[in-house]
Amino acid sequence: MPQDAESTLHNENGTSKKPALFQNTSVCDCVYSPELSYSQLRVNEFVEITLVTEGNGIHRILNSTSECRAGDLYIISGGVSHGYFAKSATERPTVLSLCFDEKFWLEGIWSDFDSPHFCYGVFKNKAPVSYAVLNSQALNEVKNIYRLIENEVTHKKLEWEEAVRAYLTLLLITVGRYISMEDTVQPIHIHPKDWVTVSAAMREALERCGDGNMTLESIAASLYVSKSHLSRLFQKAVGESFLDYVRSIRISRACSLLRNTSLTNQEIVNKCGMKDVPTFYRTFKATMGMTPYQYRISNRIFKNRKNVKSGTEILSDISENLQSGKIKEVESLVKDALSSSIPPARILNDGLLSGMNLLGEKFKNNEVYVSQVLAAARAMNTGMAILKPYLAEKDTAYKGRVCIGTVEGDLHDIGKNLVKMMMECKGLEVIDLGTDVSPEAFVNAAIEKNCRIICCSALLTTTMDVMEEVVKCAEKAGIRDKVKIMVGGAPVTQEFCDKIGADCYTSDAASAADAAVELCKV
Ligand code: B1M
Repeated sequence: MPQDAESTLHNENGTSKKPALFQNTSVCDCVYSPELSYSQLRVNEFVEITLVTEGNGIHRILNSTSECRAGDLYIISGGVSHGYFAKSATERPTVLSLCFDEKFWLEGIWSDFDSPHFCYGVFKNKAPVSYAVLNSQALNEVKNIYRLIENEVTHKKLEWEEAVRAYLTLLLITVGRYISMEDTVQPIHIHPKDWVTVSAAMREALERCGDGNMTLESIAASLYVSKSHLSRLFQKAVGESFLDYVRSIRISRACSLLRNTSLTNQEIVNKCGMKDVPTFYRTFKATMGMTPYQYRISNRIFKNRKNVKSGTEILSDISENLQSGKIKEVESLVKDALSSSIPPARILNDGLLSGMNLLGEKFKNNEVYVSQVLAAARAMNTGMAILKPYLAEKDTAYKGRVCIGTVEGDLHDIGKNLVKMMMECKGLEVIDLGTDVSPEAFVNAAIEKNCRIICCSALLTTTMDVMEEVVKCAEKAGIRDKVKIMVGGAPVTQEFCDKIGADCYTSDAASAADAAVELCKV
């Protein structure tokens, strides 16, 4: 609702009545971007006539946007969310708006929603928005009537209300001449009263978007309509489901918080009514095409952050604490990294795995004891468990069942656990046979649990040959044509895989998971 030039009517004893007429000329300098538009849209309870008098811009009505330029005229029925924006910092429209309470200023069939003559028939076929392109002569004609109304409202001479009523009628009849059905912006045939319901639902959703318990049902109840009615109405009017709408306003709010504050992901989740951080992370990425962290970085990091570690510092702390086997510290640092919106894959690779590799070098050079490496392994597993929900893909349908283990004689299980985790994130059911798994145990598990793939991990040059035994054992058991055998681990190579007759080798856990999904399709 335009705030300036607001005309408030006063009744006889001087107390103010509901404002019934507003006039405003404004330069729209807020540059349009899809994510901020919802909160910028306004919802008038009254009919609004807006004339673009200068410049170019973007006009958004509910979910649809179109360009607007000088000479464009929009008449918008009460309750329809809309807004005018600049196209860029230099391309801005100037709009002249007039809002009026049709119940007060018009009478009879002209003020009746249900009448085809409502507002002198400017809303043809009950479309909520009417549109006309005015040539310069028509533009001047309409502007003149605006000025007459403005003059009456400003000076309020005797019987000014009668004069306004007359000019308003003249204005509506004049603009009605220029409106054609083909030009009507949104020819959606919804009863005008339903626009009010839809807009009220939008408003309430905006106000309550931080409330995680907000549902379509609760909004419908507060508007005294049924859930299914509101759901149908919303889809028809807005062009998207209520759930999608709520999701987009939450993401929009999150974007604003990421841009303008140093709040953590958890705090943003609380303020935006999201379910939890992993859901927020996935939804954000799917909607914005980037992680919250990448969004924050590319849209100005909060400038006044003091005593807050940078992403690189957090990752290097994870690596160091992992090498020292400090489980609690690793746990809290991984959480910090997630809160700082560092992508989970980066936390895994540049924090946890980087630490483990550095420790491996020290281990090789006898600079650390086995006990230290074991403690680091536990810290690694703890960190991985925290990351798991963030690495899971959205909507992972069941892809198949596999079994996995580290081969006989080998106790290294971090790589195997990582492969398992990635596979689960892709929708595979993984039966974990643990470490030191004999060829027979692999094959029996595959038969008993009906697995599509046997996955073998080995970290020692002395144990990798057990993989060949697994292949032979599967042949002996008569299941070789039914199961695929995948191999991996630091000393394993493609040549080795080919040599022993296994089906697939991959060098890392993520590609192992992708390959397993493909093999399950065969
Ligand atoms: Co040991 N260890 N370790 N160790 N250990 C290595 C492997 C070693 C390279 C260290 C070194 O000397 N530089 C060396 C092997 C040398 C060799 O054979 N060429 C070694 C040795 C010698 C030993 C002992 C013999 C030491 C001793 O007792 N003197 C002993 C053996 C015990 C046994 O298994 N019988 C031993 C013991 C241990 C600990 C128990 C202390 C501990 C393991 C704890 C645990 O796993 N729970 C340990 C550790 C931690 C390591 C290092 C430091 C780290 C291994 C690791 O977890 N890496 C390691 C040195 C190093 O690798 N830099 C070392 C991180 C992990 C994510 O990587 O498992 O390679 P990785 O997994 C990768 C890929 O290989 C792939 O995905 C992951 C990446 O995404 N991948 C697959 C793994 N499996 C896959 C399966 C697939 C596909 C991909 O398809 C099915």
